[in-house]
Amino acid sequence: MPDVVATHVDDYLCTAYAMDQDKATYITSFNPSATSNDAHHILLFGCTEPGSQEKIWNCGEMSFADDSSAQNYKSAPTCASGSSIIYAWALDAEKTELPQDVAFKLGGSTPIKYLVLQVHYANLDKFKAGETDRSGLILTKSSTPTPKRAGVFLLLTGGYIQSNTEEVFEAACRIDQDIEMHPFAFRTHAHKLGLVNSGYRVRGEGDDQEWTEIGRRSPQLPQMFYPTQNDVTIKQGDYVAAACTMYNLQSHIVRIGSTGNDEMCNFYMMYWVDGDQLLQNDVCSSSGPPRYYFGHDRDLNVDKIPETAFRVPPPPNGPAPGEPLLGGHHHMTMQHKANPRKRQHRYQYIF
Ligand code: IYT
Ligand code: CU
Ligand code: CU
Repeated sequence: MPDVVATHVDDYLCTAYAMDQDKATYITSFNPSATSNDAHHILLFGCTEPGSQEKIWNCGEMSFADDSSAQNYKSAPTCASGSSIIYAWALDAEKTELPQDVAFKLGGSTPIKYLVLQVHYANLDKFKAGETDRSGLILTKSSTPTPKRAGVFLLLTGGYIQSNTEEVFEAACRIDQDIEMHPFAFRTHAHKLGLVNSGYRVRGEGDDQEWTEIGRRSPQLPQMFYPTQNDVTIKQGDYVAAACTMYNLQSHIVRIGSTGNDEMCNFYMMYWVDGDQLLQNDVCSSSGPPRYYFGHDRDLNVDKIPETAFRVPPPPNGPAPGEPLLGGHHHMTMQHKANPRKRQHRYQYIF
């Protein structure tokens, strides 16, 4: 960050960095230069156009809901067009290296013309002491292509959850492109109501269908990219599916939307391919509940979804035993009670 001053706890500030448009840049590692004393999280976006022409602007999901009067910087989205996440940091995480021979390709003829750094400020201590902030990321870059290319595939839903109910937000898409993807990291994102998000490769048909977990994590834990546990390869004809289990204890309906009081159901899959050809269609979206469930798709055999899909995993991907899941509400046990009900609900959709 170019010496910014945050004025509110939970400010999201952005700055853009123009990529070389004449030749491509290859990024192989991300070295954080930040501490959790100042920054709650950092996201690095690739944008075709940045959200603003300003050097620093107020960005992020919540910023539009705030009154902008007391802000140092103008409010704008992170990207004006063509956005993708390429790195996420939180909780004093160490340097991240991509797997051997894998790099993100940016600039040149790619759609990523700008990198935008987004920092979420957790407190104002250093600003009150008269200091400015320079939190950021140091990238390892090269102009030499690596043999493997990194990309990010995003699954998300719309929809809503009624008050005092459990709901599962689901999205699934068939991979139509001739491609072989190797997922190596995943990231889950939801707001306050998310209990667990999981992602799957779905291969085969009918009784022979297999759902293989790509990643599963509570979105209440730091939302970085974490390495996948098993080696899964995704090919043309496979489906990629994601499910987000939420519980709404509030007395009002909560919809998918962009503020902190809305919800989101996101599953990010970071993958590599041999060569240069990434997935063209890198977002999979569904209308979410109550309009869409996996059961609406004839190609998905919901009996094959692993039982664990809707369960909060043990540490490191879930909270430690006894730890509250959602800001002090102890309803972890509902998970187990509610799942059979949910699955029965599913059977309505089987033809
Ligand atoms: C409505 C929703 O789910 N928004 C998500 C996913 C999203 C990511 C990107 C939507 C768009 C994007 O270009 I990249 I359009 C969302 O805003 N997720 C937040 C981000 O601020 C990226 C997150 O932390 O995952
Ligand atoms: Cu944060
Ligand atoms: Cu969000």
